[in-house]
Amino acid sequence: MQVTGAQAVMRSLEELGVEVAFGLPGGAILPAYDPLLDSTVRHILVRHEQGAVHMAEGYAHATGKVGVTIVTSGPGATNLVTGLTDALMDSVPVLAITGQVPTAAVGSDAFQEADVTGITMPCTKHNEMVAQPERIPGAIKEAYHIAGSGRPGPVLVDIPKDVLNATLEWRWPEHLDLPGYRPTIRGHGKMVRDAIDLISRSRRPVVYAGGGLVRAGAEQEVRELAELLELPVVTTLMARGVFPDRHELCLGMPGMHGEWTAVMAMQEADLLITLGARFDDRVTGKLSAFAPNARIIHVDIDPAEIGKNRPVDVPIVGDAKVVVGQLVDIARKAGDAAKPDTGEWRAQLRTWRNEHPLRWEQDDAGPLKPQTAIRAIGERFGDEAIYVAGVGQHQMWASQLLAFSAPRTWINSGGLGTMGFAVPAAIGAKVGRPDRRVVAIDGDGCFQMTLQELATAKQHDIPVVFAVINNGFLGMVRQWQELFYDGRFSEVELPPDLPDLVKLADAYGIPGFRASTVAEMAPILDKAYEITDQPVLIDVRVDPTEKVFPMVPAGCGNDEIIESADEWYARQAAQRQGHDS
Ligand SMILES: Cc1ncc(C[n+]2csc(CCOP(=O)(O)OP(=O)(O)O)c2C)c(N)n1
Repeated sequence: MQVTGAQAVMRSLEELGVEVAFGLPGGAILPAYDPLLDSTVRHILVRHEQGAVHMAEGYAHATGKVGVTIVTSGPGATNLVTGLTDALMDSVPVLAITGQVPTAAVGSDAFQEADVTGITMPCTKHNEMVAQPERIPGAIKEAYHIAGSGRPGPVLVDIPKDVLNATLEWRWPEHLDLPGYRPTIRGHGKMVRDAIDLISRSRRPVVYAGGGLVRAGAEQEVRELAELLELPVVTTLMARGVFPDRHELCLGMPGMHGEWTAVMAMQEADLLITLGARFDDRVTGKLSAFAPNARIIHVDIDPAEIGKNRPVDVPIVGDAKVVVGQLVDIARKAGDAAKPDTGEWRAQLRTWRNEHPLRWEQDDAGPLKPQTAIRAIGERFGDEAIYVAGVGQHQMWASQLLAFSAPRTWINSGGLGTMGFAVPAAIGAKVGRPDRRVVAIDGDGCFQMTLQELATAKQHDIPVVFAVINNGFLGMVRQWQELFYDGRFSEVELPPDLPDLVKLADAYGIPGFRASTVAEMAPILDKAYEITDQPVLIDVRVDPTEKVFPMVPAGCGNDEIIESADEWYARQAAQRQGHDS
């Protein structure tokens, strides 16, 4: 059967079971938007292509499937770059289809021409410009497979307009022809046995659980392993929820703004059982001072991660779900012999947790503290909701203070730290999981980077709760200026009424509510909770002076963690005195 290249694009997506694509048309991709009208693929029209790629990411985060975005050539494609980089850093499976100028015009600086495969080479797992119409089904099938398999990531297929307009004999390739692309799934048997041996001989082990466990769907296996061997677990920013926060073995989040006990447990550990995590600098702090006495087991599907930042004692390449399953099997067979003696260590960790809880002070009559507001949101919407965050203080408080009991209920931009992520990613998450409440907890700075997508949410009746934690500042930058630049605030003020967010909600045709005090919080949350058929915006006015603690100051080792501003200033003063005397 003869089809056009454009029809082949849509048909390929249908063959792959793609339900939805996020995009915005333009000249070069126009041919593909015509057969879209007759396709089973649902299309969500965005207001900015950055919105489309973050929506695809949010969809992928929430569902585990590949998120799809379709945009035009030149500026349409370049607007994807931030999202593609974001997806690469956080291993999010995304398929991007971009239009390109006609083949004959490529290289001529034609209208809306950009070297998209060149530009996106370093920020995609793989990309291809399709030269022949017959290649379209194979290119899309392969791209989809590469995006979702192995270490997931973004893959881009660029198709010139003449290739979309040309005809081909439709043929869906039965087999994938990807020589050299064969991710290792099963861990090496000897390494797995060595890992169990090392675990059994440890006294202060910690499971360092990373986002790879979420991508692999390994929550069951990691829980079995931890319970079987009584291993304490830290869950990184990307792994929140993969091990339940309320579990007695859970220590919470490590890292720059991690919980004191999680940070110190890693630091004092004699063994880190690293599962789908990558020794990111936000977790390790000063690398040379990180976990000095710990031996390292490192499980990762990407061999390039192993030993990249920290030498490894037992390297295991494989899918985290499969490898952790293998570890559980061997440990079961070994019985008590596999079980380390962690009693003393766990008692120590319990003491630390009691002595070092997260703290903030809320005066009921005083300004609303962001922590109080975020806790209240978490309690109102519960563990069942999916929470999506922007980047900054609100993201750290949300990660610290919401209780996660399942994976894929916490979505954020961890590796790239992309402001503007939350609004579109929350929309994508809700499209993927219409059965769940989706709450975006955003900063006023982040929100203003992609707020135009409120129109997308309204137009398509996507009922997300957008909660803006409005402190009138680029709060995280303000925090650094206060602590590390003597309170010299430079270019961080965003007047909280500009724009007036309740009026803005009105302009977008959605309900908007405001709370500025503790007493006002519960009623507006109740109102927002009742609205389930359209988006809703809440403007939460909070104390701009509040800071995120604990904190491992940049460049410091994790043992230099501070729990309050007073502690930081006291340390500075002591250092100055040391210099003076
Ligand atoms: C696109 C982008 N630009 C700049 C930054 C640097 N940055 C990190 S956090 C932050 C402040 C965020 O402010 P806001 O959204 O109001 O959140 P808050 O920290 O106040 O909670 C900035 C500017 C970034 N992460 N991303």
